[in-house]
Amino acid sequence: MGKMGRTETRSTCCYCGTGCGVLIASEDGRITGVRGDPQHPANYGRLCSKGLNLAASAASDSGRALYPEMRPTRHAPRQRVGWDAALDSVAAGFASIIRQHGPDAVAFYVSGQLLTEDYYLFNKLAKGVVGTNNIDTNSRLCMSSAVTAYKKAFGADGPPTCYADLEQADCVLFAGSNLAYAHPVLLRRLEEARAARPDMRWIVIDPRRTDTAVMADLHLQIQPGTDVALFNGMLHHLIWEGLVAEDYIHAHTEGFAELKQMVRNTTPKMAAEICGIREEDLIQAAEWFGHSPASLSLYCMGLNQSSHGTDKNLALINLHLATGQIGKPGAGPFSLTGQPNAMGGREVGGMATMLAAHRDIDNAAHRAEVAAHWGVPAERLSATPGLPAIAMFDALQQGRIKAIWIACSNPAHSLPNLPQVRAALARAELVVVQDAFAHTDTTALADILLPAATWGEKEGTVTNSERRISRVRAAVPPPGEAQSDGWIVSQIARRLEVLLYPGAASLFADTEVASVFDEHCALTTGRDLDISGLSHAVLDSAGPQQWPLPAGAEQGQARRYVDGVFATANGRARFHAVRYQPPAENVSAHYPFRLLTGRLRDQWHGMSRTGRLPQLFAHCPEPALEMHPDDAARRDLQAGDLVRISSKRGQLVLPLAISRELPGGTVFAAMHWNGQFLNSGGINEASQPQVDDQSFQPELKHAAVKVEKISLPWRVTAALRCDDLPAMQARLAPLLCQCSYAAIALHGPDVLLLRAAHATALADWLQQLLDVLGLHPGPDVLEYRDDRRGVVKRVAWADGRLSGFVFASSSATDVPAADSLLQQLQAGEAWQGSRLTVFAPAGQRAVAREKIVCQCRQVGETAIRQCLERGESVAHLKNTLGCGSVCGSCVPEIKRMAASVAQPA
Ligand SMILES: Nc1nc2c(c(=O)[nH]1)N[C@H]1C(S)=C(S)[C@@H](COP(=O)(O)OP(=O)(O)OC[C@H]3O[C@@H](n4cnc5c(=O)[nH]c(N)nc54)[C@H](O)[C@@H]3O)O[C@H]1N2
Ligand SMILES: Nc1nc2c(c(=O)[nH]1)N[C@H]1C(S)=C(S)[C@@H](COP(=O)(O)OP(=O)(O)OC[C@H]3O[C@@H](n4cnc5c(=O)[nH]c(N)nc54)[C@H](O)[C@@H]3O)O[C@H]1N2
Ligand code: SF4
Ligand SMILES: [Mo]
Repeated sequence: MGKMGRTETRSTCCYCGTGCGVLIASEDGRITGVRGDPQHPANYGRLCSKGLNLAASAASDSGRALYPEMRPTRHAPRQRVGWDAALDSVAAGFASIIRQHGPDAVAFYVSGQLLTEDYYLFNKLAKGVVGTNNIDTNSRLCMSSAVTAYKKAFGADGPPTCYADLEQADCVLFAGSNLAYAHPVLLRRLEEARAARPDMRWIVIDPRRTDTAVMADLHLQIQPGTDVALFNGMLHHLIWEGLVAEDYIHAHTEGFAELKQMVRNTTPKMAAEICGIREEDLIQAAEWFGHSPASLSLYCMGLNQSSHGTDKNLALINLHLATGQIGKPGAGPFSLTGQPNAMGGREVGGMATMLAAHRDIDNAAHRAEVAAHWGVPAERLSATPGLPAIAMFDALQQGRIKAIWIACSNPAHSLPNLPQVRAALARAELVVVQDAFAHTDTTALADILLPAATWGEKEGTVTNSERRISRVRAAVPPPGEAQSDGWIVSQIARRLEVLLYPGAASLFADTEVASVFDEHCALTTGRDLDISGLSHAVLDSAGPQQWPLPAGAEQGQARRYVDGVFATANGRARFHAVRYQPPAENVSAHYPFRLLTGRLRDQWHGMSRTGRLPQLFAHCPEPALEMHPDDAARRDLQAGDLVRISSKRGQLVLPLAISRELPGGTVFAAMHWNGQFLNSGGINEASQPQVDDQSFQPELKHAAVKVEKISLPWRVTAALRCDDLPAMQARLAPLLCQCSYAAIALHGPDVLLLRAAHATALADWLQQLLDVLGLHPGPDVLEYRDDRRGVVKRVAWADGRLSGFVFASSSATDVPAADSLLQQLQAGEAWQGSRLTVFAPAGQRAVAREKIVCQCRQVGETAIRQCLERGESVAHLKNTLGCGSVCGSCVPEIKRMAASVAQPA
């Protein structure tokens, strides 16, 4: 695996479900560059800021999990062991629990970031060898409402649409999707389409005025969770204005009469009231949607992550079916997948509620088909549904599940209600974690750590949002002793087989990646997602392909249901009369705010990869809780104040940011920050585990919380220039939890920043911090100290330049003074004049820290604003400042700035 010499390898980006093709340049076993693949039909050469930085994130092995590790005894720290010892221990541990307590006492928690082949093997191990359906994935937190709704409405999972529809739509409805941040390359395609066809209408439904919303012709800034009311109100208007497609409804659907009866009472006026928007806007949206020759909706977590996520999806699908906006170019309900292989996971049935190739667990014939394909007795496949993610961790906490094997996900950060998740992992008898990076909130709780190869180092396939299967290829060998996920699963599976079924033939005899893919393809024969015509060889010669692609077909199908025949038993799509229900948790006098959560443009989930690069912090350098200015004023809160956010489940502390993007009564926090960067596990300390009762997806977006100012007068600002930022971050992370607030951020080009706050001075902690930073007294170090008041200021120079400092004190003026030093540290210029001036109060040198808008060209907000104020156009800025000229991820924001310059608030 991996190539030597200088070469370019065709592969796929490992981040979002857009599934962009990349070309990886490598030299002598190291990745040296990444560019967009001009031939890949998802991106035609474009990449966003995250994709463009893939090579940088892979540049060093620092922070990678390099060797297997195990605890010698239950509570002892893990130690490095050989692969055989680790694999034997996992197998022995699982076998012993299975023998004692049955197969449902163990569980697998996997990920939409695994490759299809790895996913297939995990599923085969759980269902075919162990005989449990307790295999669920982080896709439960992500796509399960979309899956459930597709199955209910169309009879089968999978979007009916394709990316070419982006170019052909006349009306695009973005529902709970911040495409500008989460699927930037798709937004680029849409922007180009709208430039070519300016009549195209964009409607954005989002409680926040996101960069995507700003670009829309109409932004419906609804109250969180009210989408069903909105869609029903729109449908009411369409029906009573005669904008529905009677012929289509008659020929291809069922259940319309009941739906019509139900929405009779949801007038646009009532719906608009529930949603907190103007009735005219709701009607305008319905008119555009109904009158357009082709209406496309793009939806994501704003719909799915809800206790009524399935209903939200179904209510939107109702609109498409009622207007016949499906199965034709530019039209259809397009659920965007978040992770690079959420689709692949659905195809192989790697979830607790389904079997391979869209088969069902409760269908005996389906179980028999899969068992026959694997060569195991039909009884081996359990008829008991497995536990979906939230219930799985509940069972772990209650001791019903005793061992869990987590691969390619970081549940101790990404699941809701983290206090309980940590308790569950602490209670488990055996926690196995398979990750590419050594330091995550979940690896911290592992009994056994299995080091995985990752992007650029392994072979397989992924399926993107438009059902297109692309090859992922290895460009370099994995570092240390890391092994591919498929190898690890197969090794453990073979050992488990020997322990559980001695003498039986192995189901894991041929685990070559291409053979595993063939096995998966064969299992899809005759199913709606039939890909019996595919193989690695076909993908290698013909390039990425969409499913279905049965044997004999030349090409995959771009659109599904073009003939109006659906995958239900009678071929008709089904309407569902779904009623609006509010979020599970009410806001109250005690918990008055609705907590929204979501993504930042340049970070990926738990930041194990993006959190290594200072350039990816520049757009949003530090964590924050956003609040509307009126709410803040009412509570006497100011930007930068530290606030405690609490729900019924848990609490965390964050600095406050003021934002006009939010409606009053809501607050927003990004999901990314976690225990490696913060003194808490992040926003999921407080979030909501209540699930949708059809899809079992938790309501990650709508907890009820309270926000209180807290007084933490002792403040620490520490910064250090260092070559190996991930290593320094990993060494500092364990210190964070001792403070009431603490956060680590990276600043370009090579500076690590730590901020902390506490009620009183923490002398021992401060000493540990100085030790880890290596800021020891010496000729190039100056110190000012007043131990009685907890004041310590230590500053270090190297080669005549500032190299690091710690400012700890309870004086309000020391934080700005430290910020000004931080800027000098970043600038890296030779120190002028007396070193003693570092202890002087912040002078004119202190300037507010600059936000970098364009990550590729490192262009800051001030420069852009100045040019815009001089009257330069956004297009012109690309030439003068260079911003927006590479990946384009910042263009929405620059356009928003241009609008605000043109119309001062
Ligand atoms: N930069 C970046 N991109 C990513 C990822 C990442 O981590 N970073 N992760 C990937 C993954 S796995 C996923 S799932 C996708 C997620 O992609 P998106 O779903 O587009 O992203 P989010 O920010 O989670 O949520 C989208 C929007 O839903 C809104 N919202 C909240 N509540 C409601 C509601 O009740 N109704 C409506 N209509 N909207 C609501 C939020 O305000 C937010 O702007 O992104 C993928 N792409
Ligand atoms: N509050 C809130 N919480 C959320 C969300 C939200 O919007 N709000 N969104 C939810 C959604 S949609 C999602 S998808 C989840 C995502 O949540 P997670 O699944 O926890 O996300 P990641 O941090 O991407 O975790 C992937 C892990 O796999 C590791 N890894 C990378 N490559 C490989 C590899 O090749 N092999 C192996 N074995 N490991 C590898 C990474 O280091 C990382 O630790 O978060 C969910 N949680
Ligand atoms: S849009 Fe960005 S993150 Fe998503 S696949 Fe493309 S390059 Fe990767
Ligand atoms: Mo996701």
